Amino acid sequence: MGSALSETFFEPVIRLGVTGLSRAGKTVFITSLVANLLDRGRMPGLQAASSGRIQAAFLQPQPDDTVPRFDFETHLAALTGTAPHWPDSTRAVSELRLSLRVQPKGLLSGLSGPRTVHLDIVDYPGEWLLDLALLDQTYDEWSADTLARAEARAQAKAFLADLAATNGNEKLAESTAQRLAHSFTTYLNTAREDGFSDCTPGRFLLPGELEGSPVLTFAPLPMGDAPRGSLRREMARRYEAYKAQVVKPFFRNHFARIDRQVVLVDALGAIHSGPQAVEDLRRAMAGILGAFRPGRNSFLSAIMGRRVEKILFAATKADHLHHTQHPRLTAIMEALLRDARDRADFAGATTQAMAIAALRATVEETRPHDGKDLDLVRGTLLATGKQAAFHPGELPEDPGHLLAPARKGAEAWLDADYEVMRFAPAQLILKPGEGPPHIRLDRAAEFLLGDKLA
Ligand SMILES: Nc1nc2c(ncn2[C@@H]2O[C@H](COP(=O)(O)OP(=O)(O)OP(=O)(O)O)[C@@H](O)[C@H]2O)c(=O)[nH]1
Ligand SMILES: [Mg+2]
Repeated sequence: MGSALSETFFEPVIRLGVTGLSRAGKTVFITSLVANLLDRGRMPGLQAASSGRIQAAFLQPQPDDTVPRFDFETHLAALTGTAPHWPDSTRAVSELRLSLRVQPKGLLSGLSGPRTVHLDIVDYPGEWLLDLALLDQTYDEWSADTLARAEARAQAKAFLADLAATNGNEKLAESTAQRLAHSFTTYLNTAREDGFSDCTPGRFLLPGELEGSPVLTFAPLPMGDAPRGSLRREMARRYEAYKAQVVKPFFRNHFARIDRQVVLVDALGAIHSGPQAVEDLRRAMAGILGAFRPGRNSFLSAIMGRRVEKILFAATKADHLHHTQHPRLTAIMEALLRDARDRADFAGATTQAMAIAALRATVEETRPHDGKDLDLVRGTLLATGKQAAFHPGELPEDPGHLLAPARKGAEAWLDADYEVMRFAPAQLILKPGEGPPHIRLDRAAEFLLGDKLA
């Protein structure tokens, strides 16, 4: 009782959710955020840090014993070692507790000594949030939706051919179920690699320990009869099992306890992939943000113990652009967010859009070109290890110039090409007290945590 009381009243806990679709930059974000909270020399935008009120920061054992620990030390060693490289892909939820000793400001400061604020960071795939939509859909509705999307995508060709050769009314043969589930999964993975965002059910991309289990061995089928013992009847049953045994427990055990949320978005990657990927990203973002208005879903509103107070919507990898283009990237994020916000009531949550780089891998450079100055970024190319300076293309000042053709179903950008280079992390020489270099990570932290550290 005593320790529970002191935790609630004197040692506030902030649960910060970090999500984004696969490869959005979650692992790099958390690693750099934690490193920059431990060594705060590059965090002038976080007031509690720049004013010196954060007296100490240290990692502690996390409160949840059954959730894997976020492997901070390994990821940091990858990014800042002598041969820096990007961390491996992570495939499940993980958690880390960072505790901060903070001197309160204002009235309380004279009266009380420093207090401890615990920051529990929870990393989970954005695909899992998209699964929320399944809870409102029957198997037939979900199938119709998923097949309509697949028909417009070249990546689904083989799966659709398999489907055409299958009769859902026939008696279930496990080998048929497995073959269909396999070709459906292959389609989802290929679509994801080619830049599409909405590739649900989320666990099909990230199966973890569920790989090969019946809850992941189903696929959409066109509407029809589902006699007892038939393939269609069993597919529908497994779909329901996926909802009850995979989707709901995630929302109950992890999502319902989050206070603050950052949604990371690889907007540049989608722009590079083309208008269809941008439109798909827009819809996926609306889906992800839909999870933050619990009113719309009765299951969710029943389990949400607290509400998410702040949501940061951040375009990652902004170090691919010269800073003169950052406001344009932010404007694109704002337009995507506005679109989702118009339809969602976030129940009082404060939202903000930003362009950030959790780990800055480039330096800026300006060179004359055709009688004009060209703004470039320079870095080490991941593929060759060679240094290169590079101009990614001009983002439009008006985000509508990207979002409107995307919405109208354009196949390619009319008047521009957007390149994305993959850079390796730069070799770093960090001074004592300095975390890894970043762009606006301090502003992101101020928005997400500043009020709790005041
Ligand atoms: N230049 C640059 N590249 C970044 C940055 N953050 C992430 N990246 C790139 O994006 C890739 C994915 O980053 P991760 O942090 O592993 O992304 P993730 O969301 O954890 O990915 P999964 O674990 O696969 O879901 C990295 O391998 C880098 O190539 C950044 O701040 N700057
Ligand atoms: Mg990761």
